[in-house]
Amino acid sequence: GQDAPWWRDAVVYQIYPRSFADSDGDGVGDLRGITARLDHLADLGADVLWLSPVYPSPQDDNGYDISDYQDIDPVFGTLADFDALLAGVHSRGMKLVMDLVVNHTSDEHPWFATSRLGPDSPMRDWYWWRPGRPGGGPPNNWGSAFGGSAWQYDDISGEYYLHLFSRKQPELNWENPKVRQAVHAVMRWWLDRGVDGFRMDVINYISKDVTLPDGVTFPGSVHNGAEPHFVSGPRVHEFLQEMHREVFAGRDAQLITVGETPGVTVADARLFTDPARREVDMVFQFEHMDLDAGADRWQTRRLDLRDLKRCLGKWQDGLADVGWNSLYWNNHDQPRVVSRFGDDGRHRVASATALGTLLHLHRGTPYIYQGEELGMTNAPFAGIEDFRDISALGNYAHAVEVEGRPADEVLAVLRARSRDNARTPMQWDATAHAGFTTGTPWIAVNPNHISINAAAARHDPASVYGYYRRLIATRRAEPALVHGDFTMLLPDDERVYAYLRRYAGTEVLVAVNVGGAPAPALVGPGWAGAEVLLANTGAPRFDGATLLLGPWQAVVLRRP
Ligand code: TEU
Repeated sequence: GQDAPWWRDAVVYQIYPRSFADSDGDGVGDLRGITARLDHLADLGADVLWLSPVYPSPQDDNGYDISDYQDIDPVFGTLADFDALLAGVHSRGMKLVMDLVVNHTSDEHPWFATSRLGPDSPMRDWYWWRPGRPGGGPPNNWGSAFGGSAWQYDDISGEYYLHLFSRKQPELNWENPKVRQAVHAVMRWWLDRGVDGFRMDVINYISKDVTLPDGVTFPGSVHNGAEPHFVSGPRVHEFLQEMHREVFAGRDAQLITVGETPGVTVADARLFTDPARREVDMVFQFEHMDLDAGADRWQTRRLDLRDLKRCLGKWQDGLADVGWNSLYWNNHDQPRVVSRFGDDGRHRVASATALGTLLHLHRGTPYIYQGEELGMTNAPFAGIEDFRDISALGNYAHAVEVEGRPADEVLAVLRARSRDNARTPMQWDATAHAGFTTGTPWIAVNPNHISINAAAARHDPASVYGYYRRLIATRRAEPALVHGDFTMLLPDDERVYAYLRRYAGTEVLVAVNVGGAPAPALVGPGWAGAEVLLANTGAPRFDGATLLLGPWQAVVLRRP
């Protein structure tokens, strides 16, 4: 515990600037809006703010398509606004992490504009250009995450370029050392400006199999089976170690580096996060986000709690001796957890706080996504015209028009799973547009802001916000919850999620009823008299060695 890196007991709060707070009435959130709301985050107990991208961008993928890495998009403000935000964050003892999107750029980045000039361009090999197949068609069968081929034909040279996301997000060619050096220079520039680290977008996609073989499609693939040819590819560890040497060496103790790594395995994650290897501090894995996926992308199923235990338990064990976990339910790409795994009706507050407890007290660094601390829910999207996300719109068009799927079935899945569920404006108060903007919001505010909002929650200890404050403070004050080992209990119980954390003679029991019916849990003798660190719906009740949990009840007990 003594020599542990600072970020082990930290809590990270993710801000999606477009949807957080709008200071100038244009309907899009901005940096000054964030600066004005920093006390909300400091009072919650957040240590680190992670900002989704605010760089100049055509906003094809809401800023994940960057056209200039060293400035701020006018829609979000200026570099001076950024410096003011950073000063406000630091003056409250918090840190700021930038989103670094360097697997791809915007097609409007000057690097790509130059690369596109033709095969003789000095920057041609900064991206992946290939001729079509003999007889016509794209170079291989790889698919874009947003629907259709991952290759875009370019008239200027008669060649195709690779884009695993939108056609406005061409893939950078990390094989080229000049690309890597340019990225390192950008990163050093932001660190010199005072930022405290990076969340690195799809950083395990940067090394491709350079022969670009066809994929063999499999259920759940979003890239038509191409994943094995670019997920955690042959040179990715070499590239990250080089980045560490070139960018972080000498100042890494103060920083936090997080790799977003879809499709990562436990074995890969150990390599990415083993401190001795000097790659990144922690990764985001996605296995628990796939547990409610159906047979293909357009089917869903109910979460089986035993699958969640197997999954999170495997990650706890896999990163127990080396490495570290990121703990999250939500981000800007996921539906709201209270609607997804909880009960956003009658048991909204209890289920939101139960799920928060279940997640945060695992071994790892917890992440809170804006609005999660209020128990914000999925949005009531009526038709496709209510969605804004390029992924929702692109995949809808592909599923309905190309694959011929019924529109209402596709819409039903989008309502449950669309990224736009996370992107409706932050609910600050009960006024028009939830206090997010005085103008017209870029995406509709959830009508339930009348009752679910920060103003109502802040002074109510029984709110989700009040509970999250206690949860964060409790975790920080108890070394066993940060540094302790982890033991899963009751692996076959379909209703109760329970585990132990142990450290230096202290033992903490976390037990959560993941459902709306009472549930008994045989936790073993000796807990009935234990100290209650947290309880979301009232004091724990025991029958001997059995804990009698009420609907969505979460309890945290400590002994001795
Ligand atoms: O997301 C990567 C990721 O998880 C996608 O592969 C996922 O399949 C997609 O979001 C589903 O629609 C990161 C960012 O978090 C996301 O917002 C960006 O759109 C994407 O990279 C491209 O930059």
